[in-house]
Amino acid sequence: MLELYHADTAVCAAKARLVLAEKQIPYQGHLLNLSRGDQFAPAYLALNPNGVVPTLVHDGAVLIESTVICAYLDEAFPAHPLRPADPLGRARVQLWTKREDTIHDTVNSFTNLLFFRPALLARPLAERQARIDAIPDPNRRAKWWDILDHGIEARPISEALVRLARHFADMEQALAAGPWLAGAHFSLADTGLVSFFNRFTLLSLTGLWSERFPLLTDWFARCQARPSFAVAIGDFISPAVVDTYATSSAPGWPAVRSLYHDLLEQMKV
Ligand SMILES: N[C@@H](CCC(=O)N[C@@H](CS)C(=O)NCC(=O)O)C(=O)O
Repeated sequence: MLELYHADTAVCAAKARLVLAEKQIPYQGHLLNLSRGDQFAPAYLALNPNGVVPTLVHDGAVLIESTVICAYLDEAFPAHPLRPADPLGRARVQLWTKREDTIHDTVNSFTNLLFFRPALLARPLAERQARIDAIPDPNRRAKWWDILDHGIEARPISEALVRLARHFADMEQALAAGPWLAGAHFSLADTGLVSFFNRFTLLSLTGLWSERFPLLTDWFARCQARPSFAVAIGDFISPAVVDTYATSSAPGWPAVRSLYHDLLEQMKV
């Protein structure tokens, strides 16, 4: 039996759902409510000590970390493979998925800046304090305060943009050979990024790639057109959630755009 502990809009959980959908693997889902703090319940922490989603349980064996889960699914369920058979092809896919693990942090920084920050700033200081104090990891707490206090000028934001600019430029170059990131076939290299691009879209950030990287723009449209996108991502995000993200994030785009362009110029991308 295959069980996935996940959450509807959580990007890492959507990453695992996308692989399950592509490979047409049936599973039993357990939806957590992250705002309510389900991820910190002792029974869940016994499965995933990091208190995050996703967690996969396969015949009683527990797996954490979305990249590990996706590779495991591809290994354990050989039908509809998402990696080439040859060692070099697999290494190329792994190079992408390894880098993609660092992109999650940039998604998190922008979700904090453009989605959580506007709502939290409208709340009393004591409530803000309580919300951030509930985060167990001191480094994550510090990052939250930095973004809350300094907004677009917070260090994690410019760091995220530099990392994204480099990543997007490298994707654009890989896609010139394409048609997929790791070559001829849609693979874990692609699945690992689709939900991140969807979150950036919810956050009114499509200009990060659409204004500069045409092959990347086309790649994301092709990913969205695959049946797996609706099954694993679209169907979990209601129109009301899409509206909430848009209302909260759209006013932030001009400042992000301006900083991004400054950084691109400095980086000569
Ligand atoms: N490196 C982990 C990251 C997992 C992660 O951070 N998940 C987020 C959702 S995308 C989460 O569960 N957050 C809950 C929280 O921060 O309290 C993975 O790839 O599985």
